[in-house]
Amino acid sequence: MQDVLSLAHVPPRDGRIVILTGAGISQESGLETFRDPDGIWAKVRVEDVATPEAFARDPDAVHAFYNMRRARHRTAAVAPNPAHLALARLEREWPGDMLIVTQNVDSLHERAGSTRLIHMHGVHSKARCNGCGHVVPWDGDMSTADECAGCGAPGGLRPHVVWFGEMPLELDRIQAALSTCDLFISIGTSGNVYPAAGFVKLVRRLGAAHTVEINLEPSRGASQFEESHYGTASTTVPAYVAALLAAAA
Ligand code: BJW
Repeated sequence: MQDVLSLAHVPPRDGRIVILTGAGISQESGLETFRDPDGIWAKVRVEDVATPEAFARDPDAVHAFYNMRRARHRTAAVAPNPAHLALARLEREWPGDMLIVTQNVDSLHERAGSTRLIHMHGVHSKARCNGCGHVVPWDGDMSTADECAGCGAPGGLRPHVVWFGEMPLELDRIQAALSTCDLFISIGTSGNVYPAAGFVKLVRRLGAAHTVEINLEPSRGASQFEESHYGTASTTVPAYVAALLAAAA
């Protein structure tokens, strides 16, 4: 039985929804978050694996970190959970427009059936050449011995992810969607990393959207949201989506 959840606000039926997701939505799918006490940053240092300087200094160590995570991500144990499935349902059934902007590099949203999706921090499933910028699909391990399919240079392939100090992807498209949306929902993100952490402020400054946080606990920017629902994503997100669709029917 789905939990009953009461909504503080329902956008118009033809309204535009933008949903920001973070590591918390994939936690119950068997992927670690970053900043929880047992998260990734409790085990490795950001400076050693998630900056362009780390890759320049020790590409083997950075490849090993991403190879391990990419391999985990491919295992049968990692699958979309009810929160990913509920967002795919919302895309199918919401009469208006909807876009997911995810900070996650996993492919659980697309595996759940979502198609209107931007991966602002890149994806595990692609490699990029540091020399020519060519991007290719990538499934297995990556190493300094791999050659770029675009320019043929060896040693320059890197995970197609966004590290600290690098520009997130498709920011123009994201900003356009944020400035015209009627409802902004942030799910499973701690609100520590910019520019994503600033989207709620941007939405409130640029437009008239209602803002909602769905998370395990109040995020760093919790006070900026007009409505909040706290609990695990696998229960809270399906309940929220069911209530939204019922209210709009
Ligand atoms: C659950 C749950 C369950 C758990 N159900 N919920 C000083 C001030 C301001 C900014 C800066 C500054 N110094 C530097 C900056 C910029 C920097 C930044 O933000 N640094 C901060 C740390 C201070 N940002 C950047 O460098 C970015 N680029 C940039 O700014 O470019 C310049 C620019 C942009 C735009 C305009 C102008 C200029 C790039 C950031 C790249 C982040 N990269 C990573 C790694 C990606 C690849 C990989 O996966 O390895 O992205 S870091 C990591 O953090 C990853 C995530 O996408 C990102 C966000 O983490 P997220 O998703 O929020 O996870 P957690 O773990 O933090 O939170 C999980 C939440 O879920 C928690 O709240 C839990 O409670 C909850 N939860 N279980 C529901 N079951």
